[in-house]
Amino acid sequence: MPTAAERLIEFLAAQGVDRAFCVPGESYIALLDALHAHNRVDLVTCRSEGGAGFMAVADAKLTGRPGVALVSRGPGACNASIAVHTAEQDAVPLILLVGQVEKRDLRRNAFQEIDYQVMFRGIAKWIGEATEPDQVPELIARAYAMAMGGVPGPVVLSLPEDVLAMECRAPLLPATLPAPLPPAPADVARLAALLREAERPILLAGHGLDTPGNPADDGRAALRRLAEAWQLPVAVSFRRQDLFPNDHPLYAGDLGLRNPDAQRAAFAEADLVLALGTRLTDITTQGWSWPAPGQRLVHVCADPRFLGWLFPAELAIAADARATIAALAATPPAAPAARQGWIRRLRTLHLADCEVAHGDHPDGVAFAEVAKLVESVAAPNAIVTLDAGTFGAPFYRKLAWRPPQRLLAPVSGAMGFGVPAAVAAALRCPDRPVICAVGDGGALMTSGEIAVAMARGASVKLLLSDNGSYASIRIHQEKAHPGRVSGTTLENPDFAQWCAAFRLPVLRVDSRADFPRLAEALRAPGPLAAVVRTSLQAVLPRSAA
Ligand SMILES: Cc1ncc(C[n+]2csc(CCOP(=O)(O)OP(=O)(O)O)c2C)c(N)n1
Repeated sequence: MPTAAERLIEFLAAQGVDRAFCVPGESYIALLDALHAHNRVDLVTCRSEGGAGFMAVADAKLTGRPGVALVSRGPGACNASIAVHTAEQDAVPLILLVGQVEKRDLRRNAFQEIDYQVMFRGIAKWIGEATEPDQVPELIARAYAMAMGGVPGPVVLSLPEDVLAMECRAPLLPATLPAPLPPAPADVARLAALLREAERPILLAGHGLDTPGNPADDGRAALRRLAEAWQLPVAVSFRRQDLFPNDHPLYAGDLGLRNPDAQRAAFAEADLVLALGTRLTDITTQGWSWPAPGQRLVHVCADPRFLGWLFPAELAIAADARATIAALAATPPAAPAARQGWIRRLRTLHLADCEVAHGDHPDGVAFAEVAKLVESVAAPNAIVTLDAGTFGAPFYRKLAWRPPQRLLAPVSGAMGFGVPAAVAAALRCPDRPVICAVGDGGALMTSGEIAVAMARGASVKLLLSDNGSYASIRIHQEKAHPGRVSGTTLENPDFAQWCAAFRLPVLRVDSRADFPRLAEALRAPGPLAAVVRTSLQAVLPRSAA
């Protein structure tokens, strides 16, 4: 008779889950044992639960299947919580399996016990706990369905260590994944009529079109078909630049932090916003200000709980974004001639914001120039992962992303994501170049995970921006309290030596004269750590520089 742990792993393997990330714990020793003999699930041993969780999130972004992380109770779960939050904000399916205290100790504040129902209530889509081994097949099937269904997100399954080791008599359940919900025909007809009439429409594309694991029903291809057929300018929601070719005449830019005023003013003139597969959260809506009152909105989201919050929609459709595009395909597209001028106007406004200033700075190079260099050398199938920090800003606004290139960046803004994401990407896609940009702040949070890449021969190219500062925060500080630097200065190790200790070939980039060598090193196969002496002055407000 298999143990509950073996049943659980069998279920995941049956769904095509072929990799899980862990930091081991005595609280789930039976799960580790179930994986010992398993030839279909690759267990990646990580150096922190935050790193393991971020790797699982990144893996899910690339596969479209749930990322799986295994962590120990209490401290392990606390470390992993950052990935649960990121999966929720990024709409990524994540299954966090937490070893729990023995069932007789539950709710007795035992050693390292946490009640995960309470802990994760605000950030996980669903939280379960098995108190009997026979519940495990049911609970893991439910965890899978909850992570994948509607707007994907994180689930947490608490597994008492003794329950995991017990025999499980209940059979495996097949996974239930409902077909993507199509819109009602009457709504499709109304949507087509609105699209036909609109002179100044904007298609706002979000997470619902990020469907990497399904080539036959690829959200990016569907989005492009829709935009081209109906001549709709496309804007993407926060940090989803890789949904649509940014060099396409219909690409109007992203909705991100601090969109330029002229672009915001133009977006506010749209006579129809088709928000497709997005939750319309604060940054995408420019602080809840767009779509503005009076602008026509069609909001399509797979989960009706996200419809009608702050933005009354003329047409609110609780449906899958791809299914909506497929339904529209039966209607002959049309566009008023006046729309072409609008498309050109949005395009011009976007391009006006893509320029990067070139120039020398006494304290190093402007990282925006490094980002532009990445754009010029990145292969058509490159994967770029970003940590959170001001070094990342040009990657979002100044570069042109072209699918199948991928940009793995945390919508949650979590520092520490970049390096683990790059390691996960290099493991998942060994034949694609993987480049990671990270600041000196984020680097020392989770970059220990480079050891995982090293151990497995996975190739990551690291761009480490060393500006001696938590610069994003320093910028805010200079604006709010000029000249009063508090808590934002960093005393760094010698990053070149640090990277060399991980056996990464190191290149120091101290000035613009080093750019040709950097370009060459980025183009060459194999791992790399480029330690960039980044100018802080280049990003500080003028008064502080
Ligand atoms: C886990 C986490 N802690 C804190 C923050 C707040 N925060 C956002 S950016 C930033 C500074 C990033 O510094 P660094 O990595 O050096 O990049 P830089 O901004 O200097 O380019 C901080 C502290 C965060 N987003 N995530």
